[in-house]
Amino acid sequence: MFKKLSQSNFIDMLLEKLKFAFSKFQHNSEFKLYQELASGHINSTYLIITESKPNFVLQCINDNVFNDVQGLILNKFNISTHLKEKLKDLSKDELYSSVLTFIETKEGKPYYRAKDGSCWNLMNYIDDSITFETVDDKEVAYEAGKLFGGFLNLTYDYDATKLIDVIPEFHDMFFRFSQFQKAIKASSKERLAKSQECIDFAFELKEEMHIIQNLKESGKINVRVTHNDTKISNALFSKSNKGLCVIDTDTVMPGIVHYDFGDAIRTICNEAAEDETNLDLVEFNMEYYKAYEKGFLEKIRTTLTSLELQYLPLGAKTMMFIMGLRFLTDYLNNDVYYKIKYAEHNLDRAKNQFKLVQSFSKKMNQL
Ligand code: GN1
Ligand code: MG
Repeated sequence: MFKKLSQSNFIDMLLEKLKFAFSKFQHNSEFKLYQELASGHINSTYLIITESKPNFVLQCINDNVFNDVQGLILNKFNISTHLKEKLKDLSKDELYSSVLTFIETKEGKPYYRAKDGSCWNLMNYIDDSITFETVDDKEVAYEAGKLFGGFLNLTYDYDATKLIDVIPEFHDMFFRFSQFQKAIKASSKERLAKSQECIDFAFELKEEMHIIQNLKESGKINVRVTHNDTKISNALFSKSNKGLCVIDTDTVMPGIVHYDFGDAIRTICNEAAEDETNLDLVEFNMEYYKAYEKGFLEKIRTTLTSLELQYLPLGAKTMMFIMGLRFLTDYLNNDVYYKIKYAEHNLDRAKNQFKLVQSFSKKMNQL
């Protein structure tokens, strides 16, 4: 018989694991304590507080989702190196808080693979920074626009073909739709019944939601370096709400600007959190849209064609939709991809995103 692992056993084991993984990297710091940073849905991330600064962020990469961990981390290292070069005129402190700094292992490798197979990477923690899960200030939306637009602008001259496709077809609508249709076929009757309204909604929008994909396939939209996970919690701000640094560069790879524009809009302009279950609270905020767009375009207008510019609003809608579709697909698949906190978490997330699509369309039509 196996003894059930108690909560305190689990915490002790985690502490030992973190200390051990941390000791494998190049730093002269002593582990003091850790704190879980629980906002991600895929990796496990911990703030490592040391006896004396700097502090660090230690991350266990989910290699079920990310098949090529080495490639992923090299992408991140290379993009940080590029950004640091572009921003080399900043002061040392400014540079430190504007670009992620990754640390190599004592063996000079970009990540550490533990005996149990888990993969770890380490970066410096940026002090005195804050993040937002939702936004309630127009200035934050504007700052976020400048930050994500700035990231795209600074990486514009980086040859995207040098980056590996960390997750092939990540924002590809044909792929996401085919996954969705497979999930419908394999789903339990119960989950199918509970999802019916969302499923119908997804099919109603199917054609419109392929427009950007088709433009991309026909070469009318440029493929360039993109972040691909520009939700607002992936932007660091100073305590006075100035944009500091784009974080979570796990999904940096070749892509199109529309999805970076849209993923930020999806989270900044939602009056509620991504998993709010009271759908009356899920409303699209057009004022924040305008503020974000202003900041974003200040940074990258010159790198966009007029056709790319024209399709930014549809990019936003498509991103809300694709996220709803992915949450729904995962619910139909019995929650194999995203971390969930309760049985219908993914379905609630899907309903939330689809409600946001509706609210966005309504407000755009009114304009
Ligand atoms: C996942 O784990 P996190 O929060 O960085 C997902 C994103 C979604 C996001 C939804 C690799 O990102 O695509 O937008 O959840 N990342 C991956 O909150 O699938
Ligand atoms: Mg991410």
